[in-house]
Amino acid sequence: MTEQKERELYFWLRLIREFEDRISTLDKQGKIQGGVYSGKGQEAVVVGVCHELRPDDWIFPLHRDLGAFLVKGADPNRLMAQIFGRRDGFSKGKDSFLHGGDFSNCIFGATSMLGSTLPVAAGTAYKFKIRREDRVAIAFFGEGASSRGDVHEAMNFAGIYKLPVVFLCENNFYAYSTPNELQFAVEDVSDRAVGYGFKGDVCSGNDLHSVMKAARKAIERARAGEGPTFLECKTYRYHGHSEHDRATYRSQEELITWESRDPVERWEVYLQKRKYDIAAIREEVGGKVKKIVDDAVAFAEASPVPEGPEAMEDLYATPITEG
Ligand SMILES: Cc1ncc(C[n+]2csc(CCOP(=O)(O)OP(=O)(O)O)c2C)c(N)n1
Repeated sequence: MTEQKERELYFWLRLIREFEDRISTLDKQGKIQGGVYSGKGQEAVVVGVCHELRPDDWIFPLHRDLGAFLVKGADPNRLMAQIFGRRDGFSKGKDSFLHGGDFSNCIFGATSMLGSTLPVAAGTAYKFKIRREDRVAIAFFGEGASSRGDVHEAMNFAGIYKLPVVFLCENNFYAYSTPNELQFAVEDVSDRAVGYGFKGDVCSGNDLHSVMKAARKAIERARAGEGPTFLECKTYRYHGHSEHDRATYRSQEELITWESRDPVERWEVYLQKRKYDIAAIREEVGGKVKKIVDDAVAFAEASPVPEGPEAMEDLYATPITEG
């Protein structure tokens, strides 16, 4: 890996961490519209996967994946405006962060019914296959969502047609308060891949190298027409399910164990062992990401809330007319 790429990856990890932390603070100040589902602790998953993609590949992120938006190319200002529920956000102020997609960067919005974006991702991959386009769709989902029927349907369909889709499970050990042992009876949730006729793989979701290596394999397989992969990234969310959840269902010791495997600090150790001046890099990147997030907050605060009649806009697709 080139030094430039190593530094770029560090920038993304830090930018997402800064975004996540700032949003938690802004939420306490009552400035955020809708729920906040922090992905703090899971940054290496979205960086490792999205960094391996082309701009014309599609992603289908989860409620916890604002970092995927950033790495895939979404404008941080518009992303913050979306989170503030303002007119310059992707949904023009008509929705919270949750359902906003950024089609100009091939990012599909999340749905409230967990798992229901997987059939849409499979359908998108089906379109790529029919048109003989070498593009890939990435369907993010949690281990909790993996228990849903439409997840099974999407994987079954994708397996039959060998579609260019990666089913990317962020296994953070809890679906709200439900632990893995009450969620599935297999050892790794990706063991289920065999039932759909494609490969299952597991990686350490807090280790950027591990995610990138596994993601690259899965993406190359999809692009080469060799079909889907069920890639499970084991990771952990530091916060509760959402900011109002104090997560008393887990122990302090467990949380600290995972914090000691922090994906950002881990990458810093790697950079240090590569003999880069980590103190200087940390300071330089820290200043840069703080400015991006400060500017995004200022942009979002200056963006207007929509007027009532705007609620009637964008309700229907523009009809396609022949000729
Ligand atoms: C079909 C469905 N069931 C229940 C919920 C309520 N709910 C929202 S998030 C969540 C936990 C999801 O866990 P997981 O899929 O593992 O993702 P994570 O939040 O851990 O990232 C639940 C139960 C929902 N949104 N949709």
